[in-house]
Amino acid sequence: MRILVVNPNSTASMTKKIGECAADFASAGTEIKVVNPAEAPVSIEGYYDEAMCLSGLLGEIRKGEAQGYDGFVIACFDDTGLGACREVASGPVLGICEAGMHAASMISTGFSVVTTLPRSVPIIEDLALLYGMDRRCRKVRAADIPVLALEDANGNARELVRAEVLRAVEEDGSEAILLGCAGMADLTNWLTRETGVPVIDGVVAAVRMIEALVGAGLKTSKVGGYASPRSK
Ligand code: 5HY
Repeated sequence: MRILVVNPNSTASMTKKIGECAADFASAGTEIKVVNPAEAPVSIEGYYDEAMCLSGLLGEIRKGEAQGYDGFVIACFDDTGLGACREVASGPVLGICEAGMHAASMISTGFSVVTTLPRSVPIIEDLALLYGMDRRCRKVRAADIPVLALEDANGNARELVRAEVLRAVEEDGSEAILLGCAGMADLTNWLTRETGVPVIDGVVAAVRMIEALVGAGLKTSKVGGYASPRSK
């Protein structure tokens, strides 16, 4: 099968990182292609950036649909544009937040999310409510780092994420941690070792769930809310 992963921001180093993490876990026989729009915010931090990335994201999904991709992943923890992408695509479309929350809810009685900036916290809290995960998501935390700090190998972003993850385990009683930014994907194994609890990267969760959905012969339902856009 062929899965298209779209990083809706335009930071190529993050796209590369996402691709490496996705490829590490994809099954044999699954082709993963990871792209980002040329025209998009360099990072998505809040509602305005979400809105500004939509046309580029939808353009990539449309291209992937025309090229016959079996499933799609939106590699941004805001799950930005998810409903619109489902209208455009035939195959299943998952955002990394929704996929990650479901994965976390299946291996723990409660989990915390650790994201980047405080401004992303209410966005993710609303997604937990939307996905019916408000009882299982104990807290959404922010390490208080800009998204692009995760691309600076000489910075201390990973240490700040680690500290917030440890606080989540200690203070929230969370039994699993969900990383609230696609740019954290490469920290997963290290943080799992450091914390002693399962740390989940939504990119990997989404890729494996798309494999399951496509493998089960499932496509996005087109009889209602995700029907193709009406021509006008
Ligand atoms: C993401 N922003 O996954 C989101 C999450 C965040 O550019 N990629 C981004 O940190 O707000």
